[in-house]
Amino acid sequence: MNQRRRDRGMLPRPVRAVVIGFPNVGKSALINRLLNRRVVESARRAGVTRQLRWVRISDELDLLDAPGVLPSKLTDQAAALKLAFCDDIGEAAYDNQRVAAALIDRIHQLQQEIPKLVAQDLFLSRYKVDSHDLTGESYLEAVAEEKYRGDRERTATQILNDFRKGNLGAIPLELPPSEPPH
Ligand SMILES: Nc1nc2c(ncn2[C@@H]2O[C@H](COP(=O)(O)OP(=O)(O)OP(=O)(O)O)[C@@H](O)[C@H]2O)c(=O)[nH]1
Ligand SMILES: [Mg+2]
Repeated sequence: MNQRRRDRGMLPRPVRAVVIGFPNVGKSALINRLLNRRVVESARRAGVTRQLRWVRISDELDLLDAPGVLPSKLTDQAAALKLAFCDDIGEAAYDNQRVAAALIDRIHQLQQEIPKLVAQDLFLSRYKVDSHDLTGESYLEAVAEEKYRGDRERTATQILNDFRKGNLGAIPLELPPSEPPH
């Protein structure tokens, strides 16, 4: 486009590009980082950016910050759960307690699969209740009884928040495939 403009004796225009992706993955943070300034709102939850907004990065580049997008239907439940764990889908779309229980189950699974990467006493040291031999649902209930007067919703929110803030440590939800794809 700029070549055409130059051929016609016109000045070049900045390249315009859109930053697009799942919610809460750092699209706005990238724009702020490129400018070393907080020009667009960026925070640790999905749905922070609500409107399209052009930002001039340099004389040569304009970026459009856009709200995060999700497929209209998530058919892969395991993938949908991971997005919920990470606060990447609006919380109106899921049940906190079920998602927290699924997160506990997933972490238990990871503790077995990759003991070197995920601490064995992670739950015990954070909530003072041992989680071994319990399902995610039973553990949620046990922590609620022990610490939150039986309030399972509050316990679920607490556990999800702890995971999201990194209070449970850095936990990989997925591992790279052990063999490179053919
Ligand atoms: N650890 C880590 N956190 C990041 C990185 N980039 C962004 N974040 C954090 O991720 C969170 C989400 O960032 P945003 O910039 O609001 O994400 P977004 O994609 O614009 O989100 P929406 O506008 O809701 O779609 C913020 O807490 C950022 O600080 C990164 O490279 N590493
Ligand atoms: Mg944003």
